[in-house]
Amino acid sequence: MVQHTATSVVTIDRFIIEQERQFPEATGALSGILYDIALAAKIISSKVRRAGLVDILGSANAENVQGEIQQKLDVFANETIIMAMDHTGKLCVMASEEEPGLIDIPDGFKCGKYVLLFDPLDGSSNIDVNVPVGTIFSVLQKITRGTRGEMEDVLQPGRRQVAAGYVIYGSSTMLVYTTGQGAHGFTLDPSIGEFLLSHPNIRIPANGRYLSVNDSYEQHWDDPTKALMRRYRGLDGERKPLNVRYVGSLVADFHRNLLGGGVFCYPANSSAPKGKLRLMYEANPLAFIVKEAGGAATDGVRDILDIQPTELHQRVPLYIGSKDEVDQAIAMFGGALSGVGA
Ligand code: FDP
Repeated sequence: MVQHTATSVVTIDRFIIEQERQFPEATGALSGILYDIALAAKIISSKVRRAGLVDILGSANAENVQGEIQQKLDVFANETIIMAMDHTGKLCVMASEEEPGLIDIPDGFKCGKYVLLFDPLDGSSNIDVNVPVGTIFSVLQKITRGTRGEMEDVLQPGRRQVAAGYVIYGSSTMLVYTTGQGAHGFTLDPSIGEFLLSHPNIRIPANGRYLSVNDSYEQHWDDPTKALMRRYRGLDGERKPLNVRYVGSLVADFHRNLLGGGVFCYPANSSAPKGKLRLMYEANPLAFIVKEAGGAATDGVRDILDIQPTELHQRVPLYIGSKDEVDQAIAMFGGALSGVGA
């Protein structure tokens, strides 16, 4: 943790500018995207904080593209991010976990060279019970020639991300992001409305303390998955057991393991052969962050960051966290990681 004095306080804006200065050729567009996301995060945070006070909880009676019931706060978060981002001239297209197709930049607004993918409010089934939820985002660079962004610009492997991050609306609101120069965390000081640098250069411990998995699916797991979970729990005598912690809100589980060490697993199972989590909105951005923090992420066979997406809402099994723990998953499934660890 950073100890601040009145003059040493580093706001997220100042930090972003200082990072940008290391790249004289930078146009400022990526920094602008990060500022705008931080602003959207503050708006969503203030709404989440009031969720128990105002009559906003409960279903908006709409099903999203994943067939899940949307909560009102999901809708609010989705709209807040779109409205904060679509007119800035920095993006050429967006995609959200809550929308079936691409989100075009409205006519009359300039298009820029970046693509934004986001999960506006992850873990939404926890909203009603006051458990932390989060926003996850991923930024790619446009690769097609036209002015507007196309599906090809969106369907790029995670290794091409130029920035990624998440916001956790927990006991405090924190924003963690990377642009490929380490993973840095900022805590929102609600009294001044600023994200302040609190966790510079986060490093995930190489071996973990925590195992996060929903083992109510055990009967649907295949044998290697069952064997891996027995290993993590120390039941096969091969290692010290990990401590089980499962919030069921990805950002909360990921964040705890990032700071304390551990592995989050959402394996494939016979009723969800590709797992549940989405490659573009969840696995890729968190894989970029964990890699910058010295950890790793795999689907068991491939490095998450190497997967070539084929569809917008693609799902992927996910093992993410401390390097040693992810290596155990890879060994169990016979996969390989490339370029692991920063
Ligand atoms: P939710 O359905 O509440 O939005 O990606 C969605 C997610 O939550 C993750 O945040 C969470 O890790 C996971 O689903 C929980 O799924 P299970 O209930 O199947 O464990």
